[in-house]
Parts: sequence; C-alpha cells; structure tokens
Amino acid sequence: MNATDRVCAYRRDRDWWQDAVVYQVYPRSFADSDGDGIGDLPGILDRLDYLVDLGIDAVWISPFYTSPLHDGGYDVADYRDVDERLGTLADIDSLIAGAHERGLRVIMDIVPNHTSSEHRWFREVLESEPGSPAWARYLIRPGKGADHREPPNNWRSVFHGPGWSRLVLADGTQTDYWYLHLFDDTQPDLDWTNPEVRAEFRDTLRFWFDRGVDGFRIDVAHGLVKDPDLPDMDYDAIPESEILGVAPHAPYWDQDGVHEIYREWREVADQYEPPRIFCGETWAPTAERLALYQRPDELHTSFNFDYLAAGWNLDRMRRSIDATVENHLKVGAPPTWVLSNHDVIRHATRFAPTPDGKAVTKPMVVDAARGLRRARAATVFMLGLPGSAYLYQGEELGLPEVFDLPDDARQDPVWIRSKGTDTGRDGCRVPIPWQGTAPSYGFGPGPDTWLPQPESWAELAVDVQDDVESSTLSLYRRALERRHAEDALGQGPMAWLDDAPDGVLALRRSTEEDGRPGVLVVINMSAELVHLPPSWGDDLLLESSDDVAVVNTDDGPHVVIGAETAVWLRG
Ligand code: TEU
Repeated sequence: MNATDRVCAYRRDRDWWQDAVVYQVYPRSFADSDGDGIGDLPGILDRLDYLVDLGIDAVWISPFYTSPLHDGGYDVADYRDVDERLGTLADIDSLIAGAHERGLRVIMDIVPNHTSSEHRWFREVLESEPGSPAWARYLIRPGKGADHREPPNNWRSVFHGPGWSRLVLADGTQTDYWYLHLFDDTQPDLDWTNPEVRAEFRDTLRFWFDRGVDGFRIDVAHGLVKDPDLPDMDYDAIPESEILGVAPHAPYWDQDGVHEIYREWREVADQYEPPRIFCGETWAPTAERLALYQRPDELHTSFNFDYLAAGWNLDRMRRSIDATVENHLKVGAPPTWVLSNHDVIRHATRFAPTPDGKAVTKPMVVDAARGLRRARAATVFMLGLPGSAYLYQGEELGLPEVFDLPDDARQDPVWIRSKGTDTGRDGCRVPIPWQGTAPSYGFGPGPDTWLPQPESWAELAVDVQDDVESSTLSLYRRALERRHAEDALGQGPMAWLDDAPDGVLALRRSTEEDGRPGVLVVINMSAELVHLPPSWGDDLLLESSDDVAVVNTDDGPHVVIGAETAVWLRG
C-alpha cells in the first residue's frame, strides 16, 4: 500500500461531514449566467471546476427558493420551487448532478423559523377569519391595551424595530391581532407547536433529499420554539452588543422544545442511503448548550459562532477552542469552525487592527493589508483545527468588506429597518470578481451587478490571482490540498503545545493511531517576529506569509515566523 492509498483508507472510515471543508455560495452574488446582474444556478454550475480546483468537499448554497427577495431569499414563498431569477428545478437537478460527478456534496439552506409573507400559507391568513386553521400556522395573538393597539409583548426584531406587526387582512380590514416576526415584517414566524407545520417541513426535506441533496444548513435553528407564555424580554439585562442576533437566554432562542424537532428531522435524514446531514445555524448562549444540538439523534453539526466572535484575540480563541472541543467530545460530534459568512463583516476587514484592539463592527477606515495578513493567518490556523470548516465565497480571494456602497444600492432589511443607522450586511455580499478586465469583473456577461463592485477589486479577481504563488487564492489551494493529504488534519485529536512563545497559539494534531506523522498548527498573533522552539522541528508544510525562515543556532535548526503569521509543521 503506498502513502496515498493509506491516507484514503484511513479517511474512508470517517463520515464525509466530519472533516468536510464546506464552501458557502451566496447565489445572487456568485456568478451570473444571463447578464441580469443577479447570480444564478447555471452560474454556479459553470464554476464547479473552480471549486474542485480550490479543494473543497461540499458546497452549501444559500436559499434559491421562490422569494420576493426582501431578505436575500431568506424569505421563502415556495419551499419546493426555484426563484425564476435564479433558475429552475431542472437547473438545480443539473447542478446536483454536476457536483456529484465531481465528487462534491451539495448542502441546501432550509428556512423553518418563518416564511415569506407571500407564502400561500400567509396569504391564506390574510384571506380568512380570526381563529381559522390558517391562522394557527403562525404566531398570531391579540394586541394589548385599548383597541388592541399595543403588541402582545415587547419582543424586538433582530433587524431593528418591533418584533410584531398588526395584522391587516387582504381586504384592508385592520384586525385586533398582531403577528410575530423576529426578522423583517415580511417574514412571519411559524408556530412550531402546530403538527401541520411539522409535517410540511418533513415533506419538504424529503422533496429535496429525493432529488439528491446531501444535507441542509438550518436557518435560525435555535429559534423555532418560543416560550408559550410569550413573556416580555428583559432587554436591559443584556449588553446592547448582544441584543441583535445572539441574545442569550431570550424566551425565543434556544428553548428546550426545539430539540424534539431535530430528532424528527434526523429520522427523516437517516432513512436515506447515504444518510443526509444537517448543520444548524445555531446561536446558543454557551458551548455546552450548543453541543446539545449535536447529540447523536439530532443535528450532525452546528456553526460555531463563538469562535467567529472571538476575533483576533489569543485568549478568547484558546478559550473558545477548549470549550468547543470539550463539549463536542461529550456528545461525540465533530466541532466546526467558521470565520466569514453572508451575515458578518468579512474577516479580512474584521481582523484589521483598531485603536481599542476590538474587532471591526462598523464602517471605518482600516489598514487593509494588516487585516488581510491576519485573515490569512487566522484561516491557516482554523483549517488546522479538528472537525469541519466553512469558507464563504470570496474569502479565498482575500476580499475585504465593502463599506462605501451608495445608500440607494443597499438592500438589506437591516439597513432599511434601522433607517440607515445600521449599514447592514450588503458589504459582504458584493458580486465576486472573476476576471480583472471584463465588465462586472466577469461576474456576468454584461456590466450589471445587483450591488456595485469597487474598482480595486480588479486586482483581486480570480484570473489575476490564479498562477501567483503569493496570492490568497494560491494559499487557500495549498492549504486545502495539504489538509487532505495529512491524515492528522480534519477530525481527530489535538493537544496544546505548552512551550509556545508569548503571543503564539500552537497545537499538535495527531491521528488516533500511534506512530503516524502529526502536524503542528501554529499562529503568531503578536506584532513581533518569534523563534519557535527547536524541538518543534523545521519541516514546514504551509505558511500564511513569506516571513518564515529556518535558522541554525547552537541549539539546532528552528523556525522563525514573522508577525501575524501561521504555519503548519510536520511533528
Ligand atoms: O441569520 C440569523 C441571525 O440571527 C443573524 O445572523 C442575523 O442575520 C444578524 O445577526 C443580523 O444582524 C439567518 C440568516 O443567515 C440571515 O441571512 C437571515 O437574514 C436571517 O437568518 C433570517 O432568515
């Protein structure tokens, strides 16, 4: 058996999702095949070979269902059809087939917390009487106070403003009732205590699993069940920064009852061969609460937002890794890691140094080169952690956040509902540059893009970075190739190296079998050059920057790494 066969044999006994590197496609912004300025499914099909060359294992595609696109498709009007601007059911069939031919898995996005207000179920609400069965599919309650003018409680929308809107029927009648929307007012929350809602979603899962989809990312997985008493929320008790999205211990997040839903979903997924998988977009107040979603009869994995939120901060990263690994071991599930997605400031910008040392959370002028340097190091380090990892389209090009979009181009409901006080998430959703000199930088055949691309992106285009060894694209390709080749990487044990110099986080990855080569995963987060201990060896496998050298001293050869640089070493 040669080395490659051994590596494959070792990997075959793990389930693919335990180590997968999953690449997120935000379809409106990935590639546009027909020139309407909106990315589409045929555009993704055209670029599958690019994804294979990058070295990913699976592609997760954000929603492409029929939708009025008030929240980029997270407002679903029909869960069993494709939005006509993005393609057809035949296109998704071709995309699944094309991905599978190339050995890539396909993960879709399911949005079970709310529908679009244009979904037939909500239209039925607007055309029926209070108390009709159609009303029982949503969280609709009488208002409080004189004339029911007050909402049923004080819950706020994650997208700013009130979490309830008064229900006005299709014929214009104003009712005494209000409907809950934890997000936009075009996204009414479903009532998951209703068996019909549960049955409908199980059928929707089967609809797509039957078409060959390998799994689902579950939107707002922690939000489906609300405290039945709908108690007021004590917003004063939590820091302002945590109210949006991640509010801990809210009566509408992470309620115990939500787990029953995922046990039912797991039964559906396990009926397929090979079994289909779930990854929850799960915001839980602690790593311990998060791990509960990964119990053996629930979700396979969840996003680890605690790690994303740790920022460029050595202590917080280490604490987050410890808590994640410890709690996932308890439930026997692999951890996951993520640094960017379609909801957060791209990490090449978020990690740029700020005067107070905290992460960039709002538009500001940043040192883009330092941000990118740190982002490259953070990605190399993340890809060395145990478990699976998520990449967001464009991070492999080192794309920065676009802060200076014109106001009239912005579409995020966060921008609209906050009346411009919160710029929202459009800045990480700008269409991808594929060719440095083409109109729309090759995003589509013509010049149109639904959000404008900065001129500086010409230099970041795929064809410009393609054969350049120092480019971020080449770094990602090298990292993913090496990750696949090393059987110590991906799922498996890790141990901290306690002789790491100041400012350095370092861990050793090993296989479960003794005597097989391990990998040291090292990041220098300090602004100084550091000498690594000679006992760590000098067999470099990967470097995030050019500032890496092997020096010989009386103690023997050792590796010196520059500021804000990560390396992998054999060891
Ligand atoms: O996001 C859920 C969520 O609560 C946050 O990520 C939120 O978008 C952010 O904190 C707002 O500032 C999911 C999707 O990822 C997001 O794109 C959707 O808008 C949202 O659900 C509603 O479906």
